[in-house]
Amino acid sequence: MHYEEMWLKNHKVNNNEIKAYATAIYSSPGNKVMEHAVWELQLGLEQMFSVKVETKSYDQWEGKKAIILLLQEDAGRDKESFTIKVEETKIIIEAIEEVGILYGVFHLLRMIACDNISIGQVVEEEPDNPHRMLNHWDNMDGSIERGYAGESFFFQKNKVIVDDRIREYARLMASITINEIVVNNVNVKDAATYLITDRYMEQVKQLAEIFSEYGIKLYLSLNFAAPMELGDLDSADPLNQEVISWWEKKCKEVFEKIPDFGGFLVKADSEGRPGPFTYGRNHADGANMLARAVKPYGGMIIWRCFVYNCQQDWRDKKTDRANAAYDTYMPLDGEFDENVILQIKNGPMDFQVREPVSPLFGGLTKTNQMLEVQAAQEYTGQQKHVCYLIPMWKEVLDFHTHCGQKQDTVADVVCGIAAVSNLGNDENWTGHDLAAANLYGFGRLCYSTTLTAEEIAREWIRMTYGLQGKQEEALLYVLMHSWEAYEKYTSPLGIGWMVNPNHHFGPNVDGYEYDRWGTYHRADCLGIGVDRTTQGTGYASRYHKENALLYEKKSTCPEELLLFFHRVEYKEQLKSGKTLIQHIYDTHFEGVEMVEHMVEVWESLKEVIPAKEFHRVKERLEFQLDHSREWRDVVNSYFYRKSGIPDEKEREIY
Ligand code: GCV
Repeated sequence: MHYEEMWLKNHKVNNNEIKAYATAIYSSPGNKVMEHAVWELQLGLEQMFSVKVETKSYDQWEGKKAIILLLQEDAGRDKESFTIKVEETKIIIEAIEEVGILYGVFHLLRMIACDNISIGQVVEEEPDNPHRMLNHWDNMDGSIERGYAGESFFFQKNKVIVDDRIREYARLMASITINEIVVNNVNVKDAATYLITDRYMEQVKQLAEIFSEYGIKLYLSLNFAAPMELGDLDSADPLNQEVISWWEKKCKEVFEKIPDFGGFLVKADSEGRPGPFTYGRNHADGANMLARAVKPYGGMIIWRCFVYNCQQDWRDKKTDRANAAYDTYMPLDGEFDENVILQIKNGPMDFQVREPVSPLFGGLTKTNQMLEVQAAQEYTGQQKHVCYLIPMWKEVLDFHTHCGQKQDTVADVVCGIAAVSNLGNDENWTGHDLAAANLYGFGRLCYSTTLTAEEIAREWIRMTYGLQGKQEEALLYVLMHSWEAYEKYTSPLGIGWMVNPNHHFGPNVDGYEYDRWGTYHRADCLGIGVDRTTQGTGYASRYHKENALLYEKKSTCPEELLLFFHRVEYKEQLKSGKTLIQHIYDTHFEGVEMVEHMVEVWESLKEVIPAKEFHRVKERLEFQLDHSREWRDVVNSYFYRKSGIPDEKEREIY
């Protein structure tokens, strides 16, 4: 099957000054990663400047203008960092390991593509996060849980696929500095449990070998009950010696077979998956048992904190899903081994369009933490709507936890970021062409958390479509306003969950209100919102004092989160001076108007975007426009009929 190059298109560039260096590449000897670095640079320069570029070894360089890739010794330096110097006689990329050179090459190509390069420039880059991870929720039968871009390119019909597309994928991921990839779904069942056995190990090893040529470690999600499902044991109790020995033996087997293996990702005691709770053990017992089994091989255990009671009774107003992860993990702070990282979703619920930042960030002070975001647009339009998520992730990263350290933002306290992948085997990889900006931005942000959402969007636009000037601005407008638009025409002020249960697409205001899998907004004829203050579920007090105080009171609570923390009557006035009900009506009309404008803006790019790509996006934007109208009408008429309060502007509400 044909697949596209995403942002690695190497559009033609008009820059004679830099073209003058594109004669030859001289490089230090190195491994496969270095070979790829040289190849990428050669390809990039040849395509951008329409020239032939020779490749030679560094000791053959005689001082003529060229590009040099040089491994140097510097014990103090991060192995994934690099320096690019644009000098009169050479452009030189230096790093201490080949992977640094590879990242440097992609960076240099980006600088050229974005016209962000000049003689005398020195760029020094080092990763803000050592763990830059993608989580695929791919199943062995080829389906993808919450996948919106076709089927899996790793698995089909219970077989592991090793083909050219995997190589292309690894190359794309390396270009955005992803260095760890979990290939299978966190819900590990049936055949997937056998990925750590001889049935699949040879193919998993081949995948891992391809990944490691691009500086990427392969991880697997595991089934906590594997000793029972694969072995002869009748328990998976993490403190049982037989279970411990079973895992030790298993990990030895896996790491000996796959030397570059990274470790395991674990979803335990969550949504029906097995875990330590069955045996009266806590999650530190479970995680540490596995961590000790992988430790001799330098392995890591990434332990997810997505634990909650998914069958909360609607009559029970004290239990709050938002509290669950915090209440489970805070008492265990400091009890996890050093090779365990807790992977925490950005918010306390589940990837809604707006949530507060999880109070576990910075709440935990003695435990390795990693942020989990969802590039797959499960609740944000399922890659049929455009929703550029980088502004949301930036807000999360920049959030001050007030944990008592001088550097106290989420970006400061985490050692990594994982994204649930939005990829599949569609020709364009992400279903919606514009969804690729989320993946691209994710990688860029992991490595450099201080980049802005706009800088990232501009890079992606240049690299993907080669647009500049007015056209770049036009597409930038679409991306930069898409999250805001989506938020406006869907659920208001942080309350979330107004989607159809199970598949999570399309409006259904009471969908989860009356579902067994209850997550409640508690709307009635007077108002809506959940009281999460000390008078209510107490969630607000899970934060450090500064944030807790802010959220506790309606007057100081950030308005976009008002209904997450407070119950508000429709007639109450917001800071804008509008009543809540009028705010709901207005934002829903505005959201649709924004999409109408986005459709027009895209139309203006017809001549400059290749026809096939143009039409693919146009079709989705038109669908989005219709669907946003449906959202507006369903939500507005719901609140009109609940409240009986008409729209001040007398617009049509059914
Ligand atoms: C992989 C949500 C999703 C599930 C997902 C789960 C998780 O509940 O709807 O599909 O399961 O999150 O993150 O584990």
